[in-house]
Amino acid sequence: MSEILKAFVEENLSEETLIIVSNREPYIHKKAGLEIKIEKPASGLTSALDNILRATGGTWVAWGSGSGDREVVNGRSCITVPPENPSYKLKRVWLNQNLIENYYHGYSNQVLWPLCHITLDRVYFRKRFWEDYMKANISFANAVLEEAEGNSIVWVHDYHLCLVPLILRQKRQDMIIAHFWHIPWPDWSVFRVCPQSKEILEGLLGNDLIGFQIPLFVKNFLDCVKERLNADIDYHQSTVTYRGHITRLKAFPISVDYEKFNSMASSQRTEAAIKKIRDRYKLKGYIGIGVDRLEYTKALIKRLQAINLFFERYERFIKKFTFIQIAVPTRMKEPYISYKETVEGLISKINGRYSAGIWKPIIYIDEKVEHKDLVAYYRMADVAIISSVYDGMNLVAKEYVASQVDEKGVLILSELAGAADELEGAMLVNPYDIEDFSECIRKVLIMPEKEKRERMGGLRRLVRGKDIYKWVSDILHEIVALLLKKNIKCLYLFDHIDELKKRLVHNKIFLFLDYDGTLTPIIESPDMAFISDDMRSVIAGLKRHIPIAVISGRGLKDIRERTGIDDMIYAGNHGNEIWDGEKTVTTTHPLRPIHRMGAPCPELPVNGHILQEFLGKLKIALSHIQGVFIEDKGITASIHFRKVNPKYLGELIDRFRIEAKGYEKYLRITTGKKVFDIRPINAWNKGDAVSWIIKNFGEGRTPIYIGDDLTDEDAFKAIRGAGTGICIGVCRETEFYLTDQGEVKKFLEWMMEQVS
Ligand code: GDG
Repeated sequence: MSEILKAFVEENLSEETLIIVSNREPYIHKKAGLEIKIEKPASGLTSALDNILRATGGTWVAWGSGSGDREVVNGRSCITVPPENPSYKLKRVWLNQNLIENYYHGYSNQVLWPLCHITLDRVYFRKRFWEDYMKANISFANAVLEEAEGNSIVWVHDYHLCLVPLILRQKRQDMIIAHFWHIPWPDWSVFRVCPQSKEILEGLLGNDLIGFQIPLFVKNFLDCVKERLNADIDYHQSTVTYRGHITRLKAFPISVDYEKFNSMASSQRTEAAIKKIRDRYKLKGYIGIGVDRLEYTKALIKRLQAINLFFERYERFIKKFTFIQIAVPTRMKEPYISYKETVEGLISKINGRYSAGIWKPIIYIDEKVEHKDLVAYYRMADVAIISSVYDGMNLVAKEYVASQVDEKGVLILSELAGAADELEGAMLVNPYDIEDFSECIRKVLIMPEKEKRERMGGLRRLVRGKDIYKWVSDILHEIVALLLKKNIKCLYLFDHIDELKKRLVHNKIFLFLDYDGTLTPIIESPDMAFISDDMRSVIAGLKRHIPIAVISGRGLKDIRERTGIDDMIYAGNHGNEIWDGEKTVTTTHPLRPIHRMGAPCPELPVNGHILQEFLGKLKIALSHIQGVFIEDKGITASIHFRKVNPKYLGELIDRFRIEAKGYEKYLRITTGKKVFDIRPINAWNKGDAVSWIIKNFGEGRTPIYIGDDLTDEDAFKAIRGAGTGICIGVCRETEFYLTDQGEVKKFLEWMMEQVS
């Protein structure tokens, strides 16, 4: 698991219990003679979620589908997993054969699946499907309620469990419930076919958050809600308010464990496996690969038709291009049995038509291939073909890219797969246009090496930067934001501006402004963060009417120069250096105790020597990580890592932690937005500075403090009850929030109108 994600989870979700709910379970116990064996599904998603739960503890609720599942659980149907290091609970939901038929094979796979994939003639609806779908969803929801605690966050997966959120919401108003929808969401002209369109939408609107793969599915969902329910929709914010409850919708494109595929594909084991495959099938010339569940939405038939046409048109590729199709049987009932027969019939026909000697155009493997073996096929293939007629994302596309360590392969990708939204560099095809499709195969095979490398290089950067951990992390960030909103009731300032107006009338104000993230956006290089001329002139204008202080973690000189307004109060170095607007600063040489303009002067148990010693060690430990910027501000220091490639963040945090061991007694280390701030343990913080400034320059005035970072929380706490805190983004410590720096400017302009 990525270290940065682990750190985030530890920091933000340590007091919450996470409950994941999915149809499939992460560990299956199967009887094998007298023994019980444990199987783990190979999917990247399951292992990413498994990793999260290993780190946080918590519960995974899923259908107990294994033949040995019942024998290993306790009285509450729970077992702790993983077996080698039990860290979280797996709670199993028992479904009888009828329920499985009707809820799973019926409503889930014969109504919702084909409907959402716009294959309407495959939608087969029976009333008993729906009745048992409801029953199964109630069983899942009850299992969640049995395990839920006061602070549980529930994360539901996919189309099997649409009703779970509403059932939970009706019982527990306070619970945070999120859902990820793995498959497409169709537009209203399609979704209206669903006999339970209202119930499905209402069920899902029990969620606080619904994640979709791409923005198009978010839009389709909103349109369906608009057409079917009497709900308030905010297209700009992507929220639906229905019966008083707000649900937020957002796209989170799912991904794969890039590092895992990349390193499996680079291994000697894989190189040996490639050689074996080549020898076994006597492969020569170009190789193509297709990896799919034997699933009609993956459109294997269209792909085979395109390959057939390709050989028909370009005979010179006979014996020079071999296509390997790995097709794992899935849901082995109708219509899948017939689909398998059709696919196999077509393959025989093509092989019959073009085979020459021992060579045949299509090699067909109809069994599961483990990921550690699959990467050999991915790495050796000159082209991977994905032809879905509709697909939520398509992970095979990203797995192929992550495994292309030699960067010589090309990805042909259906433009109707969610992955096409992101994977710039793939050759996009419309799978319905067989002629273009077959032409695309030719183009790829004759493509210059340079172009292939450029395309694949770009694709690999994309997938590396947005891997499965980034996906989990993005969703958890959104959940944490919801949690904050729920817990703290931080209000959007412009919705409650009259409230503040009343306070302005009765009170004399003292305005405090943080700099980075409040007056300027957080950008990659902290040294390039300057306030705009507009912002500067608003502050300068306002300063003629009310006292203002800018408070920052930056050094005093730096913050004064950047703000560029003279006769104003500044506190730099987290409040340890103060400029009163006329006179020079308070402090000081780091070797001496900090002295602040006549303020009581607490003796520090630590001097600059310790900080310098620590920074010296960090410089060595982090020297090889590109993009780290160590800002030594004398009394305090900041380690900025905004520019560090996400791939190296884990290593950076590990190394930082190792070096920090032993210094905790002397130095206070806080994490801000891609920065570690380091201060002597009893040095002043922004809160001390605010209190001192008010006492010395604004006795009787009411503070308003605007800030965005963790270090501003000290200031928010210091003025609590006496003034007003405004955070950029929702936070625990303030009464009000604004969304960005543009809104800060708007607010300052509003203040100007009030005070002038
Ligand atoms: C749904 C959405 C969305 C395939 N053959 C073998 C094998 N696989 C693995 C692949 C890949 C997974 O199955 C297939 O993932 P997809 O994304 O292509 O498709 P769905 O199963 O339909 O998944 C889809 C996904 O949810 C995630 O949100 O992307 O759009 O339909 O990981 O590697 N794995 C093994 N042997 C095989 O032979 N081990």
